[in-house]
Amino acid sequence: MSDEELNFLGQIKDKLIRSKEKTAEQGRHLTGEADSARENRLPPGQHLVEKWPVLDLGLQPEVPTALWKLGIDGAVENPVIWDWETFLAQPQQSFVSDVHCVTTWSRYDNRWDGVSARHILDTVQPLPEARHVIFHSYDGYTTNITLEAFSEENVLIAHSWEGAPLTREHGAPARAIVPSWYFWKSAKWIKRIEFSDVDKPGFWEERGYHNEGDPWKEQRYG
Ligand SMILES: Nc1nc2c(c(=O)[nH]1)N[C@H]1C(S)=C(S)[C@@H](COP(=O)(O)O)O[C@H]1N2
Ligand SMILES: [Mo]
Repeated sequence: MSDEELNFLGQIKDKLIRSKEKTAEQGRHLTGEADSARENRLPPGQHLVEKWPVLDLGLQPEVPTALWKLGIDGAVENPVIWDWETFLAQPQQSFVSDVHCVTTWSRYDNRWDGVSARHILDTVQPLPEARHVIFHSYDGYTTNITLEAFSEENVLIAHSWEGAPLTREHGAPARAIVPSWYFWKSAKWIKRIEFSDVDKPGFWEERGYHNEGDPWKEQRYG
């Protein structure tokens, strides 16, 4: 083979290895059982969609990254306020997960990039009395999850979807992703993560939605 041909093959091989490394990297970050490995991926009462719908209170705040801040505080040892640069300087992770909206649509295999809840927990160190996590958003929306749900491996504060920055309607510059609960728990335009000893039902929880929201148990309302 000529030098040129060898060089060409070498490049192809490098490319192949890089793509396999990437797949392995993503696989490693998946929780115990990947959504795609479930025998039945569609929770009861849900139907599958291809396009990603937009749902919110009708107010989609424009939050420039230069002004964006994320406060993480409450019942924690080390509260922090991250600006955009500091947020991006944290260890970055990718997860692929399914979205289940209480309005009955589900969308499979969404790839998210961002900062994991596990890293946030390591950083702020919740106090022993912390039991709940409340998300506060730039549009005034709030939603509550248990510390247990927040601690799951694939929970993320995401800035990207399918390799591209989130669009404004989907919560740019950053939103919560809590894959194991209905999507109303995944706060868009996130501004503050509050750890608390007491539970604080959020916008929809105060308006008849379930306090938790496990799609496999159909915890929709009440
Ligand atoms: N800040 C904020 N986050 C929010 C909402 C909202 O109104 N404001 N709506 C919730 C609901 S009910 C759903 S179903 C999802 C929708 O996210 P999407 O528009 O990216 O599909 O966002 C959730 N997060
Ligand atoms: Mo929703």
